[in-house]
Amino acid sequence: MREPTLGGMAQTEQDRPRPILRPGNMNCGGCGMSTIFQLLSHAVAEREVKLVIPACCGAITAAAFPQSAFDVPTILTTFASAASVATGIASVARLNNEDTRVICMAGDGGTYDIGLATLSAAAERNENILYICYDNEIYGNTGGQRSSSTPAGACTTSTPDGKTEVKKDIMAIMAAHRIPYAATVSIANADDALYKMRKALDTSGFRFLHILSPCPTGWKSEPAMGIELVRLAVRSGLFPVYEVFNGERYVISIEPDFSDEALGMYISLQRRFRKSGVTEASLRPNIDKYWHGLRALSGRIVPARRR
Ligand SMILES: Cc1ncc(C[n+]2csc(CCOP(=O)(O)OP(=O)(O)O)c2C)c(N)n1
Ligand code: SF4
Repeated sequence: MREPTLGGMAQTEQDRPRPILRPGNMNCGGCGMSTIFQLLSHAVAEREVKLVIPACCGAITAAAFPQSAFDVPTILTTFASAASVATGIASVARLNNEDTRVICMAGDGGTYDIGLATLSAAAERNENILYICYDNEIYGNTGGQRSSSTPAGACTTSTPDGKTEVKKDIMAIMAAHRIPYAATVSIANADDALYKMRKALDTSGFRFLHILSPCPTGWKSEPAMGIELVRLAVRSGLFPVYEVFNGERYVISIEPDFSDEALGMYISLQRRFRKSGVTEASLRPNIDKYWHGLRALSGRIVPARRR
């Protein structure tokens, strides 16, 4: 199998993997999901994969039939059924002795809300699928409504004054299913992202990757600032980056410096937080509380190494 070189990323034209999502697709400029597909293409390299995509921006990006921007076999499903459809495809692949990985690529609406029942069922049965949630913290495809992943204070088209409820902890839910592998992924840390994508691709059973996915359209941010926003979210501790093995072994991947300056920049670079008056000080207690729990779960009282 040919693997990319140099820090995990292909460096030359010749080494560059075939893109899973081709250029000329329908995504907005600066869409985090496009970056995730780029990273995933490097991680997948020459492995055979099949994609399952529920209703979300990822379904629209393919463009209208008979065209498709996807370079791998792809099936679009209803919102609620992605994990079930992936289960069926993985089962047929196993019966046919196919060496293929079945990947669900779903937004937070399809993951945290409408597809949660089938996601939970597939995880509980430990189906042999990789489920990736690109989390842009809204229902992007239908105009930017709130989901249960939207953070408190973010203005959306259905919470114009800012959402009052806090973001659902999807990683805790997935860990509670005791699946073999779950991890959060930062697209601002390519080495770490590629390591986790490959790990998830080559682990058997149910795997879950949660990836913060900047959405300039919904976050009201500059398209070129997406990676920087994720970097700030990671640095400030707002987006913890870690792995969970079998629901019981927690490994912190990146140690933040908990910078208030980074947190302040993260907020101020997105207009979705302007109206509700979210500040570093208002976010910090919840971040501290989360990290307190995470450190207890990881058994790590000293900082993890930085990546
Ligand atoms: C049962 C059902 N309800 C509503 C819709 C309309 N719909 C299509 S995509 C979408 C939003 C998807 O949000 P998310 O999963 O977060 O992905 P994103 O659009 O942000 O990429 C909605 C509400 C639908 N297709 N099916
Ligand atoms: S609305 Fe957001 S998630 Fe959807 S394609 Fe545009 S940038 Fe990407």
